[in-house]
Amino acid sequence: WGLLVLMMVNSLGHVSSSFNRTSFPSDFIFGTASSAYQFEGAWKEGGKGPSIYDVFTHKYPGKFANRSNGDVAVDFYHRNKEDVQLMKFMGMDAFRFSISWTRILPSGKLSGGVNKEGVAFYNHLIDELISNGLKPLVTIFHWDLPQALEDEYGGWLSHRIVADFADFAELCYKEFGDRVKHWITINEPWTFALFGYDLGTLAPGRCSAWRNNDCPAGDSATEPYIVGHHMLIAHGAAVKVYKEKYQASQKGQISITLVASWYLPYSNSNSNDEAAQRALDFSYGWFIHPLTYGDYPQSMRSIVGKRLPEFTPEQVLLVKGSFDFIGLNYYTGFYASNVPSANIVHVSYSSDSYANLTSESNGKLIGNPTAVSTFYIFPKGLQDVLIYTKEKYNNPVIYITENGMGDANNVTTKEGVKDYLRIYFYRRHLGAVQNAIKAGVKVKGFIAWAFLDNFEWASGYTLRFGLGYVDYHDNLKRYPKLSALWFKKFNLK
Ligand code: PSG
Repeated sequence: WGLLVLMMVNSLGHVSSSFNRTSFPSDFIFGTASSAYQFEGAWKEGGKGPSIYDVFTHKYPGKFANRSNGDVAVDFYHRNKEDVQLMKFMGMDAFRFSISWTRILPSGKLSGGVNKEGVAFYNHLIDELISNGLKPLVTIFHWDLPQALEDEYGGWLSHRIVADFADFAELCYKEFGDRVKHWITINEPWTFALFGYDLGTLAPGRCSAWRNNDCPAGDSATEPYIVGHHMLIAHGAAVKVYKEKYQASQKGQISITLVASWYLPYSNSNSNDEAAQRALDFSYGWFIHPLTYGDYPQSMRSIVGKRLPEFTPEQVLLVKGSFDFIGLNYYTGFYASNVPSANIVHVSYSSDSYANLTSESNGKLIGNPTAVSTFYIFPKGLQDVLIYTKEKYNNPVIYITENGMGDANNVTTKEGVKDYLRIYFYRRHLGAVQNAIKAGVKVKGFIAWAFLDNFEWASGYTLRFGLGYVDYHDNLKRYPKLSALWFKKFNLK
């Protein structure tokens, strides 16, 4: 990338001397993120077994932009060695990646055998990161469930997932925990449950028949809650194993990553204030409330009633307090307005919050639009959700495990690397984090989504979230975007 970098540095907006990494605590971690299915490719190489994403993308190509999939993705499986050099070039301290479950356990279970080649792949990656001064932040599950477990017992719909997930997590601690000091059990249970079991647009693609969304089966009113429940319990079980058998010797920290948006009332009224609070309770609160207090938010209990599973006393013990820090993903804000119950035609998780979400109120957008139709640039929401977490959820240690924006994939490489809006985005969101720290929120790290452009789920390769540009027309060649150079300057020590 030599020549192009030189050309870009000349046009680079400058990092002011008063705002750079020294504006943050000295032990604060900056990094970029990825996930296995979105980055690795090599979907059936090296002894890897099939995941629900391999099966779902091939069976329902029409649910993905341009019928694309992650078979090759950005080929991180083969290019990670050079990619680590690009992370280093950006001046980062950390890299967040996820373990493909079926790369190390092809059948999903210990009894089906451990794939040594898969373990070796992650060992090499971790060693390469560490020897280049980068800390590995490892997500154990970023949605690519073994297809074998989906077939055998319905995956996350069955309580049997808890034991298999804990076994998989323990294998990760055993193989990688001598070097991995930051674990994230599960990425965004909210997103997995909503898209996979209510809307049916992402794997495993279940939803109620009335959605007419080409789902073979499902129930949008009950299954998202069952899946969310099992994710919380499986997370708790995996944390218990870590705390009882590994933490004392390996000395790492463990957590879960939750996504939060911030919700403003659509207009000044009690009913819209309440709708905004319900929207937050039904997304972020759905998970952070039980993790902190041992049960779902009262608003969910009263509305969802019998469809919302109960925690047994043993499960409360597993879930409550089961984290050393909270991983927080933040992308956008919404206006919320109250939906009268008479307007609900079909019951589903999505309608249970009786909140209608929009990006505009009385002609005013919540922030600058981006190429993602539902994501507007709203940095104040990050500050507000951080302060809300401190106040309502006992001031936990927080790592921002994702924050970023997508550009459209409709320009040349030369134009695509000039991501001025992304620089503005990060400058403003880092300012919001700084304000939250000043207000006493214990934020310890900031991980940008994403390291490179990659497979953006249903949007395929049409959205580019990377600090690094991937040329899909020239052998997946990588280039640092201006935002990567901005971070490089920001990170200079
Ligand atoms: C994140 C935020 C929302 C919906 C979905 C996500 N939201 O605010 O409504 S998915 C999340 C995910 C990662 C994606 C990334 C960008 O963890 O894999 O690529 O965000 O969409």
